[in-house]
Amino acid sequence: MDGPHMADLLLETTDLDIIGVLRRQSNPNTVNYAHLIKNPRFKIISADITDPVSINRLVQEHKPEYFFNFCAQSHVAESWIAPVMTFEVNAMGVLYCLEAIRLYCPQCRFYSAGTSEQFSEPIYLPMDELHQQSSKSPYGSSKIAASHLVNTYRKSYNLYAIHGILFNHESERRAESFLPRKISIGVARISKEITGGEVPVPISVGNIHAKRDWSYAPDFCRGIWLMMNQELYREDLKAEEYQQESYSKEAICKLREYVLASGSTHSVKDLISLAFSAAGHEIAWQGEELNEKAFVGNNCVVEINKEFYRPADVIYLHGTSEKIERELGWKAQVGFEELVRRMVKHDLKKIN
Ligand code: F7E
Repeated sequence: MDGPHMADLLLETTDLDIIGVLRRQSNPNTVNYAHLIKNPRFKIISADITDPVSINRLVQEHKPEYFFNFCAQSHVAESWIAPVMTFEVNAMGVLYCLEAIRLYCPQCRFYSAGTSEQFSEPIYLPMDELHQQSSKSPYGSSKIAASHLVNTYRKSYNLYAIHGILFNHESERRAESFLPRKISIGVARISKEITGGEVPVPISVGNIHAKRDWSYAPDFCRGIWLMMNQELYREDLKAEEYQQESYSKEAICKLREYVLASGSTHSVKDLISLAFSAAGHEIAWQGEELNEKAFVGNNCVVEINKEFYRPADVIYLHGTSEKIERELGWKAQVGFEELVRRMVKHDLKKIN
């Protein structure tokens, strides 16, 4: 989701050429980047984040100005099922990228995709850049490891390497395995079933009481681009020093990592109610815990299924982007209600 949104932004607002990196797949899923393929400034090449030979070759051959690492095993629930692969991709993968940049292209600016899953226990709210890191999942642990690696490499080798902390972000391109898209697709289907006079098949979900801070992914791509273009020049730094191949320690000390968040928090239950409402259905919740259900009239449209519970879930996320707003002038354009409305509208259009 984030890679194609970032490519769209850069193709629209810069004259950079974009290389999209994919690992080989027999049946590649091109849905999120099909619209880019004919653009002469965009090309796809093959590499695998878990294979340092391929990452070294990528950096050595292309000497990129910017390297955005949006590659991840990003599904939190899946990280209990495949913890080793999750760690290999999310932590070791970042290490391979950092090593390749250090060796072959030290002036390349590297972005590592950090996450609010690094803030699993709220110490204070809203969570900001100084919030204590802790994890409740192999996914969160792998991202904390990545964050330490990025910081270590930045400080040891003066690399422009940052690990932004991004709270949940979604779009019409999100995969259905994540809650908001599962809901927007489910709502569109149920809407069609109800309109067609069928008895709808309910959407099965897990923990509806978790709270998340949801934003629109293209807004966050603009924030990442600002993080990647921080003005490092200081009055006391000579221009040559600023221009030199790798960065000076003084310049790198000025680099900041930022939180991107909406500044508001909503429960999964709120999101579900809002999504149905965006499709013109008001839902009523009944029952408790595993027996809690949502109805449209007499039709059950949402039910709880233990299968979607995780061994541990981050219960409350609420971040603030006050720092990037103040220091880099970032501002979100799409709020929570509009995000849900857009996703539902998109899926209603797709299904009808
Ligand atoms: O779950 C609950 C689930 O899978 C949101 C990733 O992008 O954001 C994302 O991680 C909440 C959780 O996202 C279902 O237990 C209930 O409390 O959409 P999600 P996530 O786990 O918050 C962070 C910032 C990342 O970095 C991640 O890469 O919804 N939930 N029922 C459910 N979640 C799913 N997926 N499916 C359900 O049926």
